[in-house]
Amino acid sequence: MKSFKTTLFALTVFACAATAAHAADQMGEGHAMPQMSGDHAMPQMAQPMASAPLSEGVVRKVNKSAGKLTIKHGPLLNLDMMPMTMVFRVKDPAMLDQVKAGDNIRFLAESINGALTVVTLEKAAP
Ligand SMILES: [Cu+2]
Repeated sequence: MKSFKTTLFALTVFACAATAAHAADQMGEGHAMPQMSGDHAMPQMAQPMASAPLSEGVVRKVNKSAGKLTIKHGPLLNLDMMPMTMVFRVKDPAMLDQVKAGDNIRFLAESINGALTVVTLEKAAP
């Protein structure tokens, strides 16, 4: 029995390595050219991601008897999944009452005991 949980998501941090200006200017004799290239303006990338990045999707079908949602979803970063339409379980059956087919949603899915399960669900603005 395999149970793997990928709650980790890659947080890419770009470390800007400042390159030392290399001023090697040697041109013959008696020809010294002063070089000033020390002003490196670096764009700041200080945009922390939300701790639980929700994915976007559209509800295709609500199956209350089976406790499942069919969602056409965008990329699921935490599950490393491409956009597709697929069936999810829901963590809380009450989620099935919150949405209906055609609703735009934002959600978070996790692999629980091998079954992809919606653990967070909220309606998105249409
Ligand atoms: Cu999928």
